[in-house]
Amino acid sequence: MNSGVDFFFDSLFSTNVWVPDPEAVWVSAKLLKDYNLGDENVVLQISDGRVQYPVAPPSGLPPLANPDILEGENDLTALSFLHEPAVLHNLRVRFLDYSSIYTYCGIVLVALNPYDQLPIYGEEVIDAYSGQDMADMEPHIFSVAEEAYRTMTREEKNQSIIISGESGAGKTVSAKFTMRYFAVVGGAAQQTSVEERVLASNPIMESIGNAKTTRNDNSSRFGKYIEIGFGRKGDIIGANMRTYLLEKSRVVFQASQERNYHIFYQLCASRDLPEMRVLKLGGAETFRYTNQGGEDSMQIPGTDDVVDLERTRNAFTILGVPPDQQMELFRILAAVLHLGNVNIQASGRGGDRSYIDERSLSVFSKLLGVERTQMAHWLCHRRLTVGGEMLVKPMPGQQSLEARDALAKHVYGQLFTWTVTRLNSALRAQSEKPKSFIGVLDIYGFETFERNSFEQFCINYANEKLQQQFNRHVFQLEQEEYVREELPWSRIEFSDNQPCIALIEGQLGLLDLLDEECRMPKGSEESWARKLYDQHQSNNPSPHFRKPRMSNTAFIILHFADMVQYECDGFLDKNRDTVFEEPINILRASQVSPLVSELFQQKPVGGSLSLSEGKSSLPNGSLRSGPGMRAQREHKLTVGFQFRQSLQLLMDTLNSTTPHYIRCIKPNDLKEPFMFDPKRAVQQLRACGVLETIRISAAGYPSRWTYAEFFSRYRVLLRGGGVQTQEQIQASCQRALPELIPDPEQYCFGKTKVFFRAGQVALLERLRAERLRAAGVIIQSWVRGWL
Ligand code: AOV
Ligand code: MG
Repeated sequence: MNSGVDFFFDSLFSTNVWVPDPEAVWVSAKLLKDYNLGDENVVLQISDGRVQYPVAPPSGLPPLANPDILEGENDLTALSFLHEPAVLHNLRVRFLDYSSIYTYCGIVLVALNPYDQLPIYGEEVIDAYSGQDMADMEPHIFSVAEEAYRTMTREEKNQSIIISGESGAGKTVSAKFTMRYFAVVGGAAQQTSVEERVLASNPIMESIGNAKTTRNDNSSRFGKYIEIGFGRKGDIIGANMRTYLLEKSRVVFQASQERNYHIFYQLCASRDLPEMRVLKLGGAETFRYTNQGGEDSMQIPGTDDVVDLERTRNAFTILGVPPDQQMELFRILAAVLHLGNVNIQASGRGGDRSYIDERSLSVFSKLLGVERTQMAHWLCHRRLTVGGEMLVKPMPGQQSLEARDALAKHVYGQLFTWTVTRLNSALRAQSEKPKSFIGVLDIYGFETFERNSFEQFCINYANEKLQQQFNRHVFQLEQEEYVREELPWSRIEFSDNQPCIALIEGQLGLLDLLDEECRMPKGSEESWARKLYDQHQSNNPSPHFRKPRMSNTAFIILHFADMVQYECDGFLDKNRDTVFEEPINILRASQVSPLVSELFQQKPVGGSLSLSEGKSSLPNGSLRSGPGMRAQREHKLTVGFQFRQSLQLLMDTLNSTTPHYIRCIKPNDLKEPFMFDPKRAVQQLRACGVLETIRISAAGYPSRWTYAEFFSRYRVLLRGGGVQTQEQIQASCQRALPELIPDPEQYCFGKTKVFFRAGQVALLERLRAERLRAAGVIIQSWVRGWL
């Protein structure tokens, strides 16, 4: 018998395929035909020798392996078979066999964290990438940076480099390499210090905004979008950064094996330096605010806090913060540590009052130049207005402790904000207005811990928004444009995370209900949780929401990256972020430190004060929402509300630029050099839609011009003088392209635009440059002859 199926298998005999495996995710196997089992069966021989009898063909045929020649391919769109096992295999081979951590997945650069120092970031490598086409070079973070830089200069349009990936995947490291690339290629001919200042902002921001978590020894606990402004000649002339929601709770609390912000440990470690003695610091183990993670985790392997403080101080100096002002900052930071050691105990009948231990408070007050007795008083009392009358009421011990911690967080938050503003003014363009900018986005990555609270909720929400921006750019807008332009196109499906975002930020979503609960005088976490279950589990069930079986004060969100359980405890306070006014008034009256009084010039209001700094974008716009504006806001501006707004603003900015995406992948959880855990890798690849991205990139047209734009740029390559009307321009383009690009598969004519596959614009640019050069030679000889 020679059925069609039989013939089909004859042709596949001995073909390599991929079969699912619980450990390796996918293993390679050979298709063998087994006549003993009847005509319609195939046998698989797995690479380790095992034999499997799989499902009936042909629908159950496992994914076919790519020919060997494509192994290690540096752009995955080139693979013949585009499926998950092929992508995973290629990334692994490149990573393990060639130590190649970068691979193009269509328009996205995938970066695997090597956890190892690689010799691929030197200045000579930057020089090699500078001025080169992306298609001609090995995939590298520098080729993406170069692409952004060239597109900016060519199209005079703002660009963004959007770096995503889970916590510890390598975003901050990647962001720093791109910034360094721009500093080198955008370095002015005459030596200026702008580039140096832009780079110096990194160690400062890391020391006050990064900390050790169980996922990453140098985890960013704030989001950052830095816009690097370029002048007419393509050189860096300034920069501006915006920051997003700093995790302030870390200042007063750290989970086991975690640390507070690096700067505290840097100061404690440097306490014996003569100029640091005034800070009266002890080792980090002696402060409540730095020792909660446990002594073993206080030292980060491979780092030296003393050396790091030196680096932080140098960076401040480069940015024009003089040593005496640096010392003022350090005094405030040391004061925060001493404040944490102020013991407040319950006293009085029924513990309704607080007793304060004065020792640490004295140091705190001295460092900040404030009245100790007043401070002591206002840490244990609060002012209330009852029926229009002002009352002063003692606070119970627990409340006093909370007030102390709230004050510490507030001081740190203000200091962080102040630093960002200060750096921004040092980075502001002086001589001319930037012509365009390249923004580099480095936020906190998706994270899940044993216990997840408001901070993880906000961080994961931000990542959810970023994933949506990516989806919308890559899939939705792209495909809508193809349809609008009437290109022949079959739709590629992708998983849209809008329902999950709506659950968080939509009407009656988690944030709405949280704000509502915060406004209630008797609002509580239990009641908020109940409302969440009612709304999102019963009334209008969301596929992304679940109530855990064992708890009435927790909820589960099914995020794009993973499922996370959040504990409601603390959400209300963190969202309100109130701090009592009286202790702040005392700080504002500081006698010794102009910086301290400057930090607290404005009255505290509800809501975090360190949400989004340097609001405007370069090159135009005012610098930031001034403190005056904030003071006018009412108490109802909760942290969640402001965070939602600042994220929306970020999305608007990103959408107004040409994006370049870098996806960082964490290949193992042990921080082991060049170790590839296929389960972890595949989980991240699935979550961020890399496979779909490769598909759309392989089938789609990443570059496009309107006919008029194309005509004006490539006029030298087109024939036909006197072309003027839209129709004539279009016809001229349509006539010329087949001669310029022989393969008709590489471009496509739409209704108003002409579309190109990857690499074609580079080809056209080369042709244009050659033609211009040739024309230049002719003109030159003509001019010489005439002379
Ligand atoms: P993240 O920014 O993505 O996490 P980092 O950029 O801080 O992660 O990277 C974590 C660690 O991985 C770094 O401290 C390096 O040790 C190592 N690493 C990352 N990329 C490279 C590279 N290209 N070469 C060598 N080592 C690298 V978080 O901020 O936690 O989301 O909030
Ligand atoms: Mg980071």
